[in-house]
Amino acid sequence: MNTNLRVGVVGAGLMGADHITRIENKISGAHVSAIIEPDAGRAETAAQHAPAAKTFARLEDAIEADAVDAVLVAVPGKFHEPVLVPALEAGLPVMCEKPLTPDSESSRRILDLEQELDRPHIQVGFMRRFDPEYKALRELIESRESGELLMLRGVHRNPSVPDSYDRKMLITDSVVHEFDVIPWLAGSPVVSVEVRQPRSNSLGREDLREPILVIMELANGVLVDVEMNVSIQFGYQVGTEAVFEKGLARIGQASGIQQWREGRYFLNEHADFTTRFAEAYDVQVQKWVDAVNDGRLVDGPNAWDGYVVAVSCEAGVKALDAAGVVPVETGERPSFYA
Ligand code: ISE
Repeated sequence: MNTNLRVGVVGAGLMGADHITRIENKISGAHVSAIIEPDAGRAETAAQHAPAAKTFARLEDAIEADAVDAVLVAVPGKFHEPVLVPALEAGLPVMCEKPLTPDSESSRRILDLEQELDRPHIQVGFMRRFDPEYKALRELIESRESGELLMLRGVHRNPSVPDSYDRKMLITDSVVHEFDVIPWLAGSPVVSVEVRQPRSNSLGREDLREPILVIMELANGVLVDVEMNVSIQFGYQVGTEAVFEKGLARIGQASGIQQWREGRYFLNEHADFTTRFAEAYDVQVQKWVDAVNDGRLVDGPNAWDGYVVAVSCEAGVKALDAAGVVPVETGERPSFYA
């Protein structure tokens, strides 16, 4: 078993830099051997946290130099396919930040290429599956202790978003997580999606016209609503309430130190996803490294799951600006991804 996996991190932006320090400081059995980043200044800054890492402008160059055993992809989704292709062609295991690719057609191409290998090589970074609270909720749903699950009510609130964030990204960059985690929680796929438009936040960007209310129906009849909000200002909040036949369950509530001060009682809320999901990211990357080191290669959502989410997002984007319910049709999971 390999105990010092050489990981090449592609992209040294917010998530890439976060993963570089994670692998260097928290993960056992791996180190960052290469940083693949065309922006030399950014690569330089990231390399300060990974002393053994060489820097490259392209993944192909790192592969050519035999500098990596595995690849962690953390560039924006539209650049995933050009990185996944050489990685798969070189037979390298990959941890790919969400989304797999931005649309179902390119995701399909990745599935076709991956199926030329002996087994799945790509794990997709849907980190919520590794969050302890999501895991506990899934176990509760599976146990039926509170009876059957009837509904899931979700909130996904960001304080703000960067200028590069456009309206479609409400679905492809944000609700993309719910499209993965909801079927995983409920044990049933999404069959349709509808988007309703409440009054817009006049303090947010006009072109985003948000918040939005996303309604999903699952094959088992469970209905799901998600408030997607990217200008809530006060902090970052991702919460879910599950409604069962005999009770309720809630995850994602503010926790930690309780304070009473100046006539107020309060808990601190997260400022962004890097702290809210810090533990989930750590567990996700450790499990991936362990799986690569012992030859399983994937321990979490795979490329098929990524493809299903790409199909769901396409339906979600369609529903954004069209009235009514849009079906989600993915076809059968190939036995390769069983
Ligand atoms: C961001 O890209 C993420 O992946 C976060 O988890 C999500 O909450 C946020 O809305 C996205 O912009």
